Amino acid sequence: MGLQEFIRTYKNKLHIKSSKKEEKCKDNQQKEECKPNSIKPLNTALNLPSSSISEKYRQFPFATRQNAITDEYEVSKESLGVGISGKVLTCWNRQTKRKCALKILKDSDKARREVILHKRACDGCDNIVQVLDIYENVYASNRCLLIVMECMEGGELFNRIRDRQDKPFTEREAANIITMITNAVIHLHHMDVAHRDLKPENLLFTSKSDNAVLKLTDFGFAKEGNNEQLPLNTPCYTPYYVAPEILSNNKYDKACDIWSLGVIMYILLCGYPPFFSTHGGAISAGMRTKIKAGEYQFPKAEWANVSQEAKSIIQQMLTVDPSQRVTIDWVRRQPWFHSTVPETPIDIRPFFDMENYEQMKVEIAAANHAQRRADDEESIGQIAPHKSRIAQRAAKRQRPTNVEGVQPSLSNISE
Ligand code: I85
Repeated sequence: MGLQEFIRTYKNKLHIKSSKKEEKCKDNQQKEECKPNSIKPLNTALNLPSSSISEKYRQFPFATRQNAITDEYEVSKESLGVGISGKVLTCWNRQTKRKCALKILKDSDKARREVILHKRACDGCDNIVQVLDIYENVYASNRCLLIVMECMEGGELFNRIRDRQDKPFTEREAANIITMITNAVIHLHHMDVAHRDLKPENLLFTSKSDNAVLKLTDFGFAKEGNNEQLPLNTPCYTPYYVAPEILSNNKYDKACDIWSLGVIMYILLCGYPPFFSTHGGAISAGMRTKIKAGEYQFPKAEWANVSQEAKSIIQQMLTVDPSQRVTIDWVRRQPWFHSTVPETPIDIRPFFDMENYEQMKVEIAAANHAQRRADDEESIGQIAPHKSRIAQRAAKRQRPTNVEGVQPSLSNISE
């Protein structure tokens, strides 16, 4: 199916109302139940092993609370969603009555890395969800880490754009949104941290109001780098098949965030993704080929009125070779972020098509997954290979598939 047909398909499906999705969410919320009265302080965990935590993470670099979270917060059964590492519930500070979000993680090296990086990252950045408190508790007989965050009552980025009916979405608004995401990424990259899971579901608005602030959350895949410079003579690799030794040095973790930012910017300016599957569902072979070749277009119908500046920023961010991809500092220097961006309306009708909408999420998640992959297989194997199903699957995948030891292709992605 060509682009024209793709667009025709989504235009035929405009009758699908966003409320359908909300009903589905509600159902999911009811299924996802937390029993707050089973949360216990850490001292009840004396017979629970903490030996699976490696030396590096044994001590938190900040104070954590070890009394039961229920002393200070009323924890609700209402689920705000489920991330890759744990579920998110609402809770209320008993004293201030402030509504907060609570993420519950099963204690592990990975969970500690998430907590430490999120806590460090939110300090001094208005575009990263603030961490208010961290508890070490026992929940359902497991040692758990509980992250109390400010509650982002405006919901996810794309839902907000999709749900607005009052006035048209414009290039200027898209620029404001990209600026807020860019602020978060600049802050992280300057701290030598890559987020590695930049996607619309992790970008949340503070409130439903017009001047709401967009913030980045979920540090479950975030990774600290070593600030190493790229070698000047880096050969041209295709990102999904790059040798593990190249990726394991973290050299391309930050480049992965730039790619995701490029995809998000493209979608914000036209309403559909740069690379799409010829049929719905998981990533197809055709789409894989297009991503690898950096094969996407700016079809005239939607892009004719979008500024040339915006298009060339996207082109630079969607450079296939990560060693040639622009940095976040380059992105932020572009005049588009500092000038008065035109108020050209953007046709956001593609957002109303559920299939298309889900496809966008799949695409971004798949690209992030592919670029993180080599690194994580290495570290998952080191944590608890005998316990984790993920590790067992990773170990299976690590058995050499060919002489070059190339990474598995995108078709194995199950996110
Ligand atoms: N508030 N990815 C999708 C949510 N406030 N949400 C996710 N990983 C996280 C959920 C699944 C993100 O780390 C997530 C994480 C943290 C949050 C989070 C943090 C702070 C919220 C997984 C809301 C919310 C609250 C009130 C109303 C609304 C949303 O999600 C809405 F507008 F939708 F009605």
